[in-house]
Amino acid sequence: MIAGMGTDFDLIIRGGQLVSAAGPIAGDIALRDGRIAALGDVGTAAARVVEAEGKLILPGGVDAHCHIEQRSGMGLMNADTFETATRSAAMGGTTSVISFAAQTKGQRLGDAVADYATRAARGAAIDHAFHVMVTDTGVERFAEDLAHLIEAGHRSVKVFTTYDIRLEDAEILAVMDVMRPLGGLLCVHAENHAMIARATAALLADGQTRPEHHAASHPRMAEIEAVARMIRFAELTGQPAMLFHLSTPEAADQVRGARRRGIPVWSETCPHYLLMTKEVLRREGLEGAKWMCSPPQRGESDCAGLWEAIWREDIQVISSDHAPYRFDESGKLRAGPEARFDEIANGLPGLETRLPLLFDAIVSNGRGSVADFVRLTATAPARIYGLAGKGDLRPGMDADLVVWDPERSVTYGADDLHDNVGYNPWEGRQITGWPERVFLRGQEIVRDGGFYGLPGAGQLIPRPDPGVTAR
Ligand code: DUC
Ligand code: ZN
Ligand code: ZN
Repeated sequence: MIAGMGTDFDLIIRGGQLVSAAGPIAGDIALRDGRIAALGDVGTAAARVVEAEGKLILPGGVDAHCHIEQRSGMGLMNADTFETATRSAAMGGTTSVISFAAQTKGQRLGDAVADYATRAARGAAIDHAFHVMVTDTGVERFAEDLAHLIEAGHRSVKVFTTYDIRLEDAEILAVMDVMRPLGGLLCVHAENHAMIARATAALLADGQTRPEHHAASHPRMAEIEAVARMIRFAELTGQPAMLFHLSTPEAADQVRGARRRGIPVWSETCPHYLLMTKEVLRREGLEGAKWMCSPPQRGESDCAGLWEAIWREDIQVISSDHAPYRFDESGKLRAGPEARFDEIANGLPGLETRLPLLFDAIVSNGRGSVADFVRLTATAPARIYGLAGKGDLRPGMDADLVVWDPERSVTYGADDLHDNVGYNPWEGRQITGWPERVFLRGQEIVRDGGFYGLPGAGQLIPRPDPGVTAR
């Protein structure tokens, strides 16, 4: 036993296989006051004992990129509230999320963060943090507000190089200059706007307006160029950067080269770039809109190349990029049943499916170990984003745990998720491995398909430490 000998615990989970990103841990786990109190030979003195024979005990998932109760770049409110999104996340084994506090044009940054934090405090059933999404650097006291928020623990900032909410290069450099002395991570949606606009105009002029043409409207070169440019910005300013949702191995190669040169950059991809191709966009009518996201899914060889980048650790994090829109006039079909691809909201739901899909792909399909799965989906994001107490199995850490059944096979159905989206993009896919029970700071919030969490029980995650971004 590592700590806690001879004491009573609130809960012991017994007989399962504990696994952290470092590998298997022998023995059992004991919890007290919402934290991990002891690992190993913990005895039996606890108020409650949960038997977990044949199961894995893993840190709760950390999803570092999800859009919750947020207006899109097109001005469309997404389908999930903090309540529905975090319920869905928990049902899929995720206990921490980082979503976006999105600045509207003209809004002071602190007001944006206060607005999202208030709504999350009311609705979120799991723990949460925010990326400060900057869309307007021209507002009053911008630099001062940004510095203040970072110092207050909002240690990641998101900018776009495309969409109407994009920043110009000079503005991105100015954001980096503010961040550089403070210890924070700049996250970038990196695609070249002019290349996308050019491809889109050519497709529309040629009458190619269907969801499947969305893929060609975001040329892979647009991602490769913008990722390379953002890396050079990180090199020039010394400001650490995270390249969000890579869809091409060439972009991951740029990250590899940069990291070898000592430039502080990290990268992320998502299940829909690893396990889907752009073929999903070719459905009857507008059905393909359900899978439309930016950047788009690519080809089989891209999926294979991204997996290779993961094993080389050029990509360190796998997030959902949960961006939920219903397949009706409130969401994907807002521009009507004849909508062109450029009038359709981008994004697909993924909070609940991320961990089961990745456990199946990594562990059940033999691509990697349980420890790899834990590292990519919990430990690395918690460390990179400085989420105190999250993503690992150690005494003193928050008791966010998943009792995982590695044998259970499930075939996803049409509308079996617990979000507010009304379709499952992975319908028909069979996966092996399932989150059977979920604990948030020691409280059981999911058991055998039932949700027992409470809206408002989720807490803002402290981020006192600049961590990997320390100056
Ligand atoms: N692309 C984004 O940039 N954000 C949300 C969803 C998407 O597809
Ligand atoms: Zn994005
Ligand atoms: Zn996103």
